[in-house]
Amino acid sequence: MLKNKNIYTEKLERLLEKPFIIDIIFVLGTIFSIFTKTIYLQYTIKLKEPPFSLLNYVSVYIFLTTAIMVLFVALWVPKRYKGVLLTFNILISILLFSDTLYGRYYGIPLTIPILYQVGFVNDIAQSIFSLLKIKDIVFFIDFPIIVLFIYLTRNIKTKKNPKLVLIRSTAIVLSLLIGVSVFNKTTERIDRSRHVYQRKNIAVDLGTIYFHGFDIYDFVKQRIIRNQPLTDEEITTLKNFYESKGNEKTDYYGIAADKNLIVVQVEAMQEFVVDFAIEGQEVTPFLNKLKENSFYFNNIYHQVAGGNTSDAEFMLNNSMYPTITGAVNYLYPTNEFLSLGKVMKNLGYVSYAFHGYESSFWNREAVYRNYEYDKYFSMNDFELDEKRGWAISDESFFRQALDISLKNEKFFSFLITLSSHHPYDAFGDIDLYTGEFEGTQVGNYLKSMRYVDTAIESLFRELEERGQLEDTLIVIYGDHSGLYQDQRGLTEALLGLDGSNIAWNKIQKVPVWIYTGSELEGRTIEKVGGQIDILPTILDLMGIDHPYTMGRSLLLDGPGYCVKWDGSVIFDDYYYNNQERVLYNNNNEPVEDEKVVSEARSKQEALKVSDIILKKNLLKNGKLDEILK
Ligand code: GP9
Ligand code: MN
Repeated sequence: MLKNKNIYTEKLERLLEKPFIIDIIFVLGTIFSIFTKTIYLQYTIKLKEPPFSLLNYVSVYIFLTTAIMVLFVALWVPKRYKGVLLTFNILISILLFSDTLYGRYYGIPLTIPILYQVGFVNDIAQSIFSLLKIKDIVFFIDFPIIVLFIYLTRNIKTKKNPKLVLIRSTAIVLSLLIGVSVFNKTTERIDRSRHVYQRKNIAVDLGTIYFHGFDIYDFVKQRIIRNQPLTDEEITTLKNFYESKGNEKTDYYGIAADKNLIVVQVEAMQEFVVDFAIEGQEVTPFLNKLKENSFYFNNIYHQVAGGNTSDAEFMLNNSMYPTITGAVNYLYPTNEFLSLGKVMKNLGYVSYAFHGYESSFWNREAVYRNYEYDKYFSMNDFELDEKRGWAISDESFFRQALDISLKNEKFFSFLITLSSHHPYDAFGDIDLYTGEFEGTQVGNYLKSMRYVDTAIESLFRELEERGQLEDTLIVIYGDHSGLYQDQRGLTEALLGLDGSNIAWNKIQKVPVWIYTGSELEGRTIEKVGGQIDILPTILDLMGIDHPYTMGRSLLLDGPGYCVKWDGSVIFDDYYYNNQERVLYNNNNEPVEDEKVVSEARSKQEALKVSDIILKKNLLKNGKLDEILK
């Protein structure tokens, strides 16, 4: 018996002494360990829904990314690789374990921008026991076995010679090449546009290991750009812009000082719905009437770019231009900003942002922390007592947000609505007959706008009932257009447009109301502006100065203008289309006027200014002030 055992042990030892056997066991073991933990993570934080299966693309991607990562480490550390791989595995496991705790609540693995926000550790720490599950032991259960393996094989000496080292390296490099090519080829099928607005989808489609890799790559890339010094040309651009910006005050400066502030950003509300009637019925009866005692701006063009809704939020908070490539919320979530939330907080207000959808969508969780709001309330924080469209109905959303806000003496609440989100199919019960547009997206869109109108009316009613209406400055505006190219024909029919691009471009406007109290005699202000001007207008009314806003108060006298993300510039009397390089007059006819075109060109500089500030994080540590001195 004993003899037999010795024979087997000897055989095993001889096998293990063969070149690479231990290496292969160890490397494969590490890959298997991380792979298993990642698969567990995908299910436990619901990036993947049950039933459990390994037969899907994401399992393959997780395997490939894990293998590539482990082989890469092994390639660089030929000696002592066991210790290094074990340490590496422990670190990855700690990361995946933290992802689990964070993801169970926020639905997404951790990201560097989130790690930047100290506050999140507190949040997690408070609810750590409710988030922890016994099954999470999977992240650490294999370590004793690995340690034992290292211990038992410590004395087994394999032959070493330079040829073997070369073979080892070649094998790893070849495996890496194959791994990377298979990964690239097989992931071609993925629709990456889903990743632009919700980075969680990167983890859903490609697995959490890749998600982290992408996050790190993105972060490092921004850091490299940030650390390159400013060129003289950039400095001149910044100086010219701020020197010519001016600092005049309007007659309304400070009329709403000390009031509470509610800003409502309405999903997909386009300007044309205001005062529009279909089959003899007003689409937005309440908001039409609201113009009678508020400022109403009817020529404000939306300026959103790669971040759509989140860009509108960014402009409201910072009065800077969004970026063309990607969403600011994802590109610069850790930059320093002087957001409206922070400004109000510094003045003794409690600043809250509310939105009834997933907290990670558009990276809002990280961004609102970075903006220094007291809290960002998302889907998790609302009671889903009434659903409409994607999630909670605007009406219930307003009610709950108001309950929370009114607990504070002085508050600023930023309410981002959701119900009227594309494709507008949650409004079958709304009492608005749209005639020949019944059953079309355009007809449904009008119904959604009627719903929003009713919901906003309820917000006003509630404020009045609670005796708060007159003490609150209320700003309402649309985030971006609601009807896109695919609905162009029908929309043109609805509005009687002539089918030209210029006519179409001119309806890409959002309505803006500012209610300062019932005593104001309503004023409709026709001058052209952009969403970037909303913040300066609010600050103007509240009597607050802000050094960095790039827009201007819409209440200032003098001509208006708006720069779109593509460099098109709209003036009160002209529209310069930067893509066509054509200037149109207000009769939508192409005209030639060098002076206006060169004016447009100089206005485009603002886009560069914003870009430089964002790329170099210039609002941090007074860097911009230093440059402008
Ligand atoms: C989701 C909502 C929608 O949270 O803000 O964003 P959008 O698709 O309109 O950019
Ligand atoms: Mn939107």
